Amino acid sequence: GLPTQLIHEGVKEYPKPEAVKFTYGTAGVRTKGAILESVCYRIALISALRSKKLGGKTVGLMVTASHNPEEDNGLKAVDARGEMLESSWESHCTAAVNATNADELIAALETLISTAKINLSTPASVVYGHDTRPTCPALCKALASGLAAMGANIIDAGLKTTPQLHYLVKALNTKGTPDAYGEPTEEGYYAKLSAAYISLVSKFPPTSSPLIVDCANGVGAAALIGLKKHIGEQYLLIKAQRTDTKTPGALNSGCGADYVKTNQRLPSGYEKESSLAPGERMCSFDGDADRIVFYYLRGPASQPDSFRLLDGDKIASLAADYIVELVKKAGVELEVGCVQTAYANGSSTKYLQQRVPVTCTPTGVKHLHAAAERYDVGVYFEANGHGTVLFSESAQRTIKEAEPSSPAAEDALSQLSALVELINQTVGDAISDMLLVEVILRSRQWGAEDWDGAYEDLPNKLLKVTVKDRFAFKTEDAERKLISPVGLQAKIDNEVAKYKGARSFVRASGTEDAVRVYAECALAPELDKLATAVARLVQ
Ligand code: NG1
Ligand code: ZN
Repeated sequence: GLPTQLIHEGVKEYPKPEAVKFTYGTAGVRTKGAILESVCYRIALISALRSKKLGGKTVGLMVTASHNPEEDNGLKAVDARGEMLESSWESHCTAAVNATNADELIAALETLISTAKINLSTPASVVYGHDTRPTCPALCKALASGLAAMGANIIDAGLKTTPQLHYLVKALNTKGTPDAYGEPTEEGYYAKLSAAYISLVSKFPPTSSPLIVDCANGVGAAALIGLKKHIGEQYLLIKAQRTDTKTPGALNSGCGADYVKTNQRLPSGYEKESSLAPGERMCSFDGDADRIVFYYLRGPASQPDSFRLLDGDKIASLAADYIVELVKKAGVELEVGCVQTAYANGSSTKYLQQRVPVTCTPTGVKHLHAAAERYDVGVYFEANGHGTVLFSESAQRTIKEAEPSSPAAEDALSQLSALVELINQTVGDAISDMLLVEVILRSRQWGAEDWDGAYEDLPNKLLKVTVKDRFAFKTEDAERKLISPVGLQAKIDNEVAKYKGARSFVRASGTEDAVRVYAECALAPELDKLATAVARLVQ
């Protein structure tokens, strides 16, 4: 049975704050770091059960709040193949973290054990990691205590990016098998990526200008140092910025992928510190380095319209084009498809639809990931820069076994093989995506401006509206239409119809207590009016 005695003690040591209701959603549980210890203890119990359910395979736990402010924190569970926790378990997590006492918690766990038919005598193994937030050590302690109570094998991976933790889970579970993903260590992660990267770029002339990387003052800074040990400067010239993980409050503050994407401007202070030449490639990670956006200046930094964003949609377009071309050159039959959400810029959707099948899913990596798995090669990116490219097992086999009909086909096949290694197959990964973009630009001998030329983004705006009850906002059609509050969608449609080439939608955030309003239209001067009008309808 369950270690009820220990669970009673654990609940006493990590009491649930009163009057707080936690939700395990798209990003796990996310809130102020100071009130998360009880959540960590309890989710640790569940993750041990998850491992047992999966026959003792190692599952993962990541302590991070990504792009959110430094005082926030969160906990996300990773399944045995390195993907997000199976969604039917999310409600069990929510029940467990909201139990008001040990007996209620034990009852919630018993329900899970009988529903999922878990054999408690199966061993459990859990690996966990954390980002740079000050609340992480206390949360990891609570987490380890939950794992110990369950008698799980505990692997403390320490400071990691979110995608590194996903990598570790997959690598641990495939070690010694024909599908071995890589050495299950951080060094193994760098070794895998760098070998693939070097094989892809070594035949192209090096770029002389560095890539300026904003690390959001987060864990990505450490990862870049690790990566640089494996990739020489002749292959990758990087200038790391915003690498201060020590100063309180610095994380994600005025920098990082979310700041740059939302405000559509340079990290604050960039204009002053760096002598930014027009055309220079820049990118920003988010706080746990699972997102990346690129940008450059078209003219002098002093001119506000010089800033040009190359977001997740632009990365998807660049990657999809490149892969379609390689597949054609290689002479293999593989369906390349693209997955977006409603936040994808309308221009990107139009561009992509002319080249590949495109699906739209609700927000949240688990939806995009699942839809991408339906293609042989599934490119998925959220506009905010979270994304990756999935190669199905059969696609990987096709690439490995194909008989090239020409030297050009052989070259394309070997590039595709290297891409499978370079691109994180578990989750969006800023480091891996950064290298992917560098590979493509290098192979095309393109600068940022050439890449940007694919299509012109429609002017767009994302607003956050605080409402009394965000759960009253229910959607259908991949979040593009409201079904509740009744009548609101008709009013939004009515407003949108007044503007040229316009689109707008409203949905409840899954990670913040707010409703998001997205608006885009053909004419920049009309954008504010449209966005504000829709936001007013919501309030
Ligand atoms: P919510 O808060 O549900 O909009 C945000 C992002 C998602 C995704 C999650 C997980 C936007 C508009 N939304 O979700 O794309 O990244 O966080 O972190 O960027
Ligand atoms: Zn993130």
